[in-house]
Amino acid sequence: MMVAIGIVMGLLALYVVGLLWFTDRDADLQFDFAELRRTSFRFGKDFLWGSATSAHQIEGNCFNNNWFQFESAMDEQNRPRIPNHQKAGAACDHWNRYEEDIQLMRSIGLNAYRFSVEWSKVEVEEGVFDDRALAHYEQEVDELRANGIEPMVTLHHFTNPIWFENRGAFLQDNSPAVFGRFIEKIVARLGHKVRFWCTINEPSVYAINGYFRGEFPPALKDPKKVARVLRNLLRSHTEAYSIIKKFVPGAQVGLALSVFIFDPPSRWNLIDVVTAHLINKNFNGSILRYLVEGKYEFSFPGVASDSLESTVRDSFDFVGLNYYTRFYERLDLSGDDKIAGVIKAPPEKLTDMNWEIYPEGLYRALKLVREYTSKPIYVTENGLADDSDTKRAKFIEDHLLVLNKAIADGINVKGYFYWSLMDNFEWAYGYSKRFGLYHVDFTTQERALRKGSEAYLEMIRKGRE
Ligand code: IFM
Repeated sequence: MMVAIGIVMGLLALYVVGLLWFTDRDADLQFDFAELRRTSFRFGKDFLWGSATSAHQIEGNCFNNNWFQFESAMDEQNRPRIPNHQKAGAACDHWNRYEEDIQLMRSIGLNAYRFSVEWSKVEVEEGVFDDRALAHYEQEVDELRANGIEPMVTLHHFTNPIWFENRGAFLQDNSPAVFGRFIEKIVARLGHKVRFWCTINEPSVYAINGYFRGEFPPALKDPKKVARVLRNLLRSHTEAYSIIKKFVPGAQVGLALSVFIFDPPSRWNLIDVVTAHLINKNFNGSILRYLVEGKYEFSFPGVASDSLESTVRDSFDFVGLNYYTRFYERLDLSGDDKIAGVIKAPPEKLTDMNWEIYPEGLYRALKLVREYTSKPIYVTENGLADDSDTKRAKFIEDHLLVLNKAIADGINVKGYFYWSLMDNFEWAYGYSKRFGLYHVDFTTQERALRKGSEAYLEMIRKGRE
């Protein structure tokens, strides 16, 4: 009897220690927003107030990349990949309207713009570069500068040229060298005009959605490939970092890291707690560790593991942080993904993506980055899909109040880019999700500033006082 009691007590103690060890101390963080409103603004004169976009989502005519193929294809059940078989197509026709769009940025007081260059338009076939595309991006950069807007260029934002996709894209170990050749061309052309560079956008989202969840091309479901792709994306980042710094030593180079907060649906369930911890570690912390120490470890016991050690450490000048929401994830051995999301927030706190509006998560994400580095952080994306425009104003205000609090608490944040300048093609969701500061009528291409976006203008105004 005593032995049995001893065993039970021991197991209980282990359980409690496990909970204490794996639980994120900040999971209960809650701010008093009335108090945050009273805190004076600390953004500073040089703060970058921007918006962000990506080429495939807004430019139009991206017909030479893997997304075009994906949008045109059917899935295994002969259903279109994108609802209503939508295709990015002409998108916002930004390629032809960039001058007008830059005026839209200027008219609302932005002093920065993050956008991506479309690899498939620049390197149309392997080793064949289109000088007109390079000239186009140079003109866009000139136009931004002429309007007092600091460009931040993303080199890879989810899309690959078809020729690169066909040979395995970032599954291939020579992908960093192939990507590097494109970077050399871009930097030779734009390097003297662009100070801020994001090498890769959201490596973990690209890897998981394309190689595990099947929502992005090539629509695979193989966790081992996720690990391999992530590894090669990180190697590609380092390659890009070295090339840019060689051409332009003063450039500021980072990657855009997507930090979703992962919490357990039940804080008393050790399996939930450990699952959330592992997801956080593999998809958030490990990428930061790689940037700082050059060491990457991907490990989901029994599912997939991979590691990478680079000779290059400290391969970044800033961290680009994309923050949107928190997910509650738990282990679910019955489902295909083995991990299942649980929605706990009430409808009034959900965006059109069904993502919880959770401004405290921005603080937690910033703190996570700060655990690894004190180098500057730029919030390279933050925003919401809200077609009714009933939640946008509060979302923007609350997130910027939290950002201000983080700065007041000593976190080195130098800029904020709202996602997105205008409604655009939201990948697997097509045109149904509207994130824009500007509403876009896709038949006339008319842009109209949303009422809710005025909160951004107001925060920028106060931030500059
Ligand atoms: O639209 C995307 C963007 O391309 C990458 N970050 C998240 C956004 C909203 O889902």
